Amino acid sequence: MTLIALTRAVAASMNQCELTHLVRQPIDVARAREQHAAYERALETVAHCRIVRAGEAPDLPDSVFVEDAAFVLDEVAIVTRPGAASRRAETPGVADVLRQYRELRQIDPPGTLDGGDVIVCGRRVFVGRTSRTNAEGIEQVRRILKPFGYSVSAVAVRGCLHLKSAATVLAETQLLINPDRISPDDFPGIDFLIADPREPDAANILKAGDAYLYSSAFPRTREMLERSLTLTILDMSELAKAEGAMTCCSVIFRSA
Ligand code: CIR
Repeated sequence: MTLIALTRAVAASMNQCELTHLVRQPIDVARAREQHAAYERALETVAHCRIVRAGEAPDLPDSVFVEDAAFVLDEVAIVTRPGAASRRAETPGVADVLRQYRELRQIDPPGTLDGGDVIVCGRRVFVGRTSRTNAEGIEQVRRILKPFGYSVSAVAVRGCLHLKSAATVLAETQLLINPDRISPDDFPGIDFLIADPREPDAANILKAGDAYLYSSAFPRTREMLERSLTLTILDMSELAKAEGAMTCCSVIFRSA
């Protein structure tokens, strides 16, 4: 079994990215590229992933954030229909890669879905209802995944862009969460570690195989996590100015 990490280069146009909760600050694209290269290196050397890059898309400012364009289960890959119209042209390039590994399904209009709203815990899939993901998108995910034995639950998300700005997977039945942004009751049977309340964006961690990639921006939550986990710490500060977090820059999946 090989673990694949699908990534995509930082676009030259990244300064035109979508922003919802952040004030625009100039992004140093060269520095963002260095940070992205370090991220890919960590996925290769620490998480033992094989990096597979989607074709570069210089005119699609948010294309580095591949997580939103698709999500992949062992049985099938779902190509999304991103909620931001400016991001819809990102999906064909990602689909081109994924069709080499999985049967593809897609979200059709009027459904919208960003992969950043999808959390998979074993056979349970939680999908955030956000400004990017609508009820029709969630219903389509439910219909697509039912034959494969997955249950799909819609969960409310407050005050942030995506579900994964509020909760991410630590283990099959454990999430790192910011409880100000989601209701723990929406995740029955799941245990939680709580991000430090002084670090509202700290609930985003990337589990890849046995490795955990985590941002240097959240020292308090990091200290709490390091009591039980070994973390690989990365500086993602330029990517964060585009409202991107650690999970956003890859789609990780198993391949034979
Ligand atoms: C956007 O607003 O769509 C991008 N600037 C950031 C996307 C971050 N993706 C993610 O959290 N999954």
